[in-house]
Formats: sequence, structure tokens, C-alpha cells
Amino acid sequence: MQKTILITGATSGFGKACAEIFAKHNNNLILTGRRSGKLAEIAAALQEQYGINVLPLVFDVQDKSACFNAIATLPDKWKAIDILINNAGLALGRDLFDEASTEDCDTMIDTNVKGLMYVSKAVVPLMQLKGKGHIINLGSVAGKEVYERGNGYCASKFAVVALSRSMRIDLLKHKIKVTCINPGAADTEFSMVRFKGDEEKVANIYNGFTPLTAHDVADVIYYTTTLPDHVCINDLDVTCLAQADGIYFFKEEIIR
Ligand code: NDP
Ligand code: 8X3
Repeated sequence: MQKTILITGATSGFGKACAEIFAKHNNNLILTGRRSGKLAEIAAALQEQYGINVLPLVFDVQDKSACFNAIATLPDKWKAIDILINNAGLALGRDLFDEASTEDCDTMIDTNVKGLMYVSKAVVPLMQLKGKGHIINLGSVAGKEVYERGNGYCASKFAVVALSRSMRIDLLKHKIKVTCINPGAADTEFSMVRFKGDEEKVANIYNGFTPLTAHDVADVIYYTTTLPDHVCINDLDVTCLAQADGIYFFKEEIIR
């Protein structure tokens, strides 16, 4: 059955790969992000390749009224959202707590936690009207274990894991599933954003091991949405072979 999937942060990485796999399986997509050019390009390419409908929406998830307005003004035919993928997010910096930028920390909390909450709170009433739904939150292994210099980012992802658990309990009676996917190191634009375009720092991050790709994670996410109505994957850690969890990494030298 053709579904409507809303994916935040669909201009790169996991969000873009999710858009591709859900499009390939003939679903209609609402794709969001801040980079309007990239979003329009991705939307046009998926529509052409798979013959599905794509609605691109440009807004910053940190902006509460923009989030609620984007969902409130959806054309009627786009309101029946089956699956929400709360993927938009970022890390900024990898500094000791006493040296880390307070502004970076604000941005991570505002995006990863508050943005996820705003979009979910805007979409849940539409799922309640349908009598079912599925919300997928992108947590992280950084939301399960803290690591040195992870402070603000780890805090934001611990919050995503906690919020997912709490949403799952509260939304149970509405037949809304809540899945928290917790990836380990994945080679996307994530590190370039985290290190603010410092190519030298980013160059060695994935040396000595094979990281996850965006498609690895999107495949797992897609799988969690294909199960029978009564079956829920609630919380799932996904790492590459070199990584046991948020701390233990095996490569030529231990990096944490
Ligand atoms: P990317 O940087 O490749 O993609 C991030 C996406 O989020 C982009 O589409 C970006 O779009 C969007 N985004 C960021 N900030 C905002 C904002 N304020 N408003 C709207 N959209 C925003 O990273 P990943 O695909 O790797 O990351 C996706 C999610 O997965 C994040 O939540 C991240 O924390 C998490 N994660 C990543 C891991 C990794 O190692 N890569 C591992 C574990 C979790 P735009 O810039 O156009 O707004
Ligand atoms: C991103 C993975 O290990 O850089 O969430 O924190 S990690």
C-alpha cells in the first residue's frame, strides 16, 4: 500500500537515503531541510525516477512556529502522514566541556531535541485522526554511552533516546509506534558539519575501518516500517563491524 512519509533533514545523509528507499518502494514523500536548492533537486529526481509525488518543505526545525505552520498548512491530500522520520540533526564541535562553545550546545539541543519535539507534536494529531502511525527518531550510540568531548551532542542524543521511550508509552493508546534508531559512525556530511568544514580534521576520521553508509542505515529504518501492525522495533543500535558501542572502537589505534 502506498504511504505518505515525512522525512526531516532529507538534503543529505540518512534523510536523503531514506527518501531514496521509500521512493523506490512507491511511497509519496514530504521532504524537509533548510537548503532549498538541494531539496528541490532531490525531489525532482525522485519524482522523475520513481513516478511518486514529493512535497519539498523548506524550514529550520529550530523555529517552533515554522514547524507548526509547515504542518498546519499542508494541503489536505498530504495530511494523512503514515510515517514521520525525525532525522534532522547535527553535532557541532568536539571539545572539552569547559572549552566547548555554548552557542554550539544551544544549536544541538534546539535542533536535535526541541526540533524533533516540535515536528512530532505537529504531526501526532494527524496520526491520531488516522488511528495509527509510526515515528522514527534518529538517536545515536552517543545517546547510549558518553565519550570524551561529546558533552552537548551526547546530552542531546540521550534526550532523544529518553524522549523516544516516553513518547512510546504516551502514544501507545493511539496505535502510534515509536522507533529509536541509534547509529554509530556513518560517513555522511555529519563530520564535515561537526568540524565546521575543516577538511584536515575530517580526512582521517574514517581511516582504518569501514564505517556505515547512509544506505546501510536507511535500509534498517525501512525494514522497521515493513513489519505487521502488531510488531514493533522500539530501540535499535546499528554500528559498523569496528564499533561495539559509543565508546569501544577497534581500529589500528584506539581513538577513544
Ligand atoms: P548529515 O549532515 O548528512 O544530514 C543532516 C540533515 O539534517 C541534513 O539534511 C540537514 O539539512 C538537516 N538539518 C540539520 N540541521 C537542521 C535544521 N536546523 N533544520 C532542518 N534540517 C536540519 O548527517 P547525517 O545524515 O549523518 O545525520 C542525520 C541524523 O543522524 C542526525 O540526527 C545525526 O545526529 C544522526 N546520527 C548521525 C551519525 C553519523 O555518524 N553520521 C550517527 C548517529 C546518529 P539542511 O542543512 O539542508 O538543513
Ligand atoms: C554520531 C556518532 O560516534 O560521532 O552520532 O557520536 S558519534
